[in-house]
Amino acid sequence: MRIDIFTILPGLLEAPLAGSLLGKARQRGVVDVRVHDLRQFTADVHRSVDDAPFGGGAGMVLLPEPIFDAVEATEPPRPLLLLGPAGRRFDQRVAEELAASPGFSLLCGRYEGVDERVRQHLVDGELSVGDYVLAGGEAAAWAVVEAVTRLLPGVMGNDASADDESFTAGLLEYPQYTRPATFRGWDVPEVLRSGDHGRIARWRRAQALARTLALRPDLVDARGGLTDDDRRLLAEFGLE
Ligand code: JCQ
Repeated sequence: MRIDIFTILPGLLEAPLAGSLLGKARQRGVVDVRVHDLRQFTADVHRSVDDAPFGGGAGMVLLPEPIFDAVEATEPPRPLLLLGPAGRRFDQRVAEELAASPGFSLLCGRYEGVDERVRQHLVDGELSVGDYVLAGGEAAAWAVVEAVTRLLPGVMGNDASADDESFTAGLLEYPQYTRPATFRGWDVPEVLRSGDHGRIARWRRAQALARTLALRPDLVDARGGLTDDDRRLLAEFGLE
């Protein structure tokens, strides 16, 4: 998979890349992540990447020329997606769609804005990581890159068990514990130390269901509500 990222702050993406398992996967040639510095595609002596808005007002707007030049010189994988609050909400489904593709590209916008001609004539779509405004799209780009690449075989240390994934897909995580078995008088649930793997699996699914019902009922609705099996499972552990 190839992912190209266009930004005026390449260090904000190179740093996490260097310090992550994704960076190692990149070195091994498992993923091809390329960060492009828009300033390298400026022609003027000041290396300008932005200018004041026509019509007046505060802030600076990203110039179209360096962005068009960078993208046209690179011919990055499409779709080219602009990161900004106006975009389609990025969620696990979008992450899975992108992970199933041969590649895509990200353009990091700035809160003051991006020249509208970039939106109209260069990018293929817009992605939002949430309803808040960042100073720039770089943190959002990192969220997208990390959520997508962790789904690729060979990127994370251990490939997340497909069984466990399908088992609790669309639910919040079940509670996890590690040593010690008693910490400050708080015990790890007995079931997890029972060695009964069938019961452990049912307990985990029941916990994931109960937690999702309590904290994110919208996610349960999105799965079509509780099944009879789900209700039996919750009842088995007194979680109705
Ligand atoms: C991304 N959720 C928020 C801010 C405008 C493209 O135009 C803009 C880009 C930004 C930076 O990205 C975000 C963001 N997902 O703020 C304003």
